Amino acid sequence: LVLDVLAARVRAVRELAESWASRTIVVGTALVHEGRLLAQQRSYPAAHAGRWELPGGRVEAGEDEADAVVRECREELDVDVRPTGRLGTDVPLDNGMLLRIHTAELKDPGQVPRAVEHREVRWLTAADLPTLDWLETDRVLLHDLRALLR
Ligand code: 9L3
Ligand code: MG
Repeated sequence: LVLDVLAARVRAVRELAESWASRTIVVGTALVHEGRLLAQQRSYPAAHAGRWELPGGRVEAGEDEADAVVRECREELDVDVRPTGRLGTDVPLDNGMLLRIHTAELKDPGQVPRAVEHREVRWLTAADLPTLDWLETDRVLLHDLRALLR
């Protein structure tokens, strides 16, 4: 009986660990250029429209996180970026996914990001950071983003 209980516990812990490890990752990109951070204003869905976020989206099958950062920045900003590392801790999303931030720089500093599917993109100084209406999930990261710009 004791062994059955123990085995059940071990199973439960393993299932929990696996469910966490298999959570879909949404990458966010902290793109910094000349001491400023790029933020973009969402246009959809209605619940998110007007709120600000870091560029990014879901990691797709066959991609690693850096691939997804590069692809999402191409799709959303029409620029080529070079991922340079990770920032902050994972943020749980309402839909069960995890938001994970990667830092990045412009491959070609002459390229100018534009809002492809968003309302607006803006380069922010550290002082600008707290003034935007961020998605709650991204607001969690402001402390780390400020440190990045110092
Ligand atoms: N999300 C939150 N903060 C971000 C990003 C890129 C994404 N910086 C959330 C919004 C959506 C989900 O992740 O619920 C998927 O993102 P997207 O594919 O709509 O960009
Ligand atoms: Mg996106």
